Amino acid sequence: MADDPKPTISMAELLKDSPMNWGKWGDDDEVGALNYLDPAQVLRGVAAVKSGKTFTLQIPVNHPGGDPVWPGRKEAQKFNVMDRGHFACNKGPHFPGALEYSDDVVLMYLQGSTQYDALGHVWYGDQLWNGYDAATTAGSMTKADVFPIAQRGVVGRGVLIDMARHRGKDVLDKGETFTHEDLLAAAEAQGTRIEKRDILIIRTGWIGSFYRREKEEFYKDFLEPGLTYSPELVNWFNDMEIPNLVTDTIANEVTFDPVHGVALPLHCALMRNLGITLTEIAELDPLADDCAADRQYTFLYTAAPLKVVGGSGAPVNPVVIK
Ligand code: UVW
Repeated sequence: MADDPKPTISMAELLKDSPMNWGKWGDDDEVGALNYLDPAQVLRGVAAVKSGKTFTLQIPVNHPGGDPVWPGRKEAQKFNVMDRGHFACNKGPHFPGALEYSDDVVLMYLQGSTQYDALGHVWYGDQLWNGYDAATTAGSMTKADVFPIAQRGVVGRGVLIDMARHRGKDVLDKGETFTHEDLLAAAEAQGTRIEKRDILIIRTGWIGSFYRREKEEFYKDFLEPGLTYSPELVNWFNDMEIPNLVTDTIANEVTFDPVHGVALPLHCALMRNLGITLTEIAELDPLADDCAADRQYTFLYTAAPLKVVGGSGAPVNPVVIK
């Protein structure tokens, strides 16, 4: 990680006047702004389908070149526990008809691949999304875990904003920031309009670059590019009723707010306070190349994270249909 930038202010102070959607969908809500994705939004997504081309957005798990993870987390470890060798040595189970099989076990962080964060994944001031007590995370989350998001699924109109391409780069620089105004400018240049209740997908080129860079260089002074906090940006997300933010970075926003030095303030302003779901580590390069080629930046977006009871997040392989 980059040296601690010594924040000049606490998260609570920074966000003291930030808008809140707590209670908006009831005292028991655990899916937040996904409530915006009503049947009309699903049909709006379906109406964006033009050619039938499909794209999957999950990065590989257990890639031979490694898996990008937040510093401090470990990459997925896959163990083969049954293969042809077991049967060759007469150590495999015997099935009538002589069926043989392979089996694997994967040990991984739930945030260790393309993933949905549970709304209660991050917090400050001892309260999670919707005001739930942070003590409900003890042992296993009992409030605002990922299960209700997984149970519901996410379907709507997606819009891709290709910030890297807009800035004429393969990948944004470490710590390079952009605002909602930049998103609007990029959308205009693409000939796209971000509409109310769109699932917002932003490409920086960062995750794709992981597979081309030396790992040490990728993680050195860890500082991802991304959206940067401002009250105006938070209000824009709220006014646009954005249900879900998807990016090809590990944490969806610039790692440290460059003005105040606070780590990941948008996790709190957007997810904890507004209930906007965050999807991280998406593979967006093939989709972006196709959008640049056919100039179609909107599509049907569908995703269903794994149904991990009490999970702080869950891996997902979103599917986009153009
Ligand atoms: C952290 O948990 C710090 O971030 P993320 O949401 O990227 O997993």
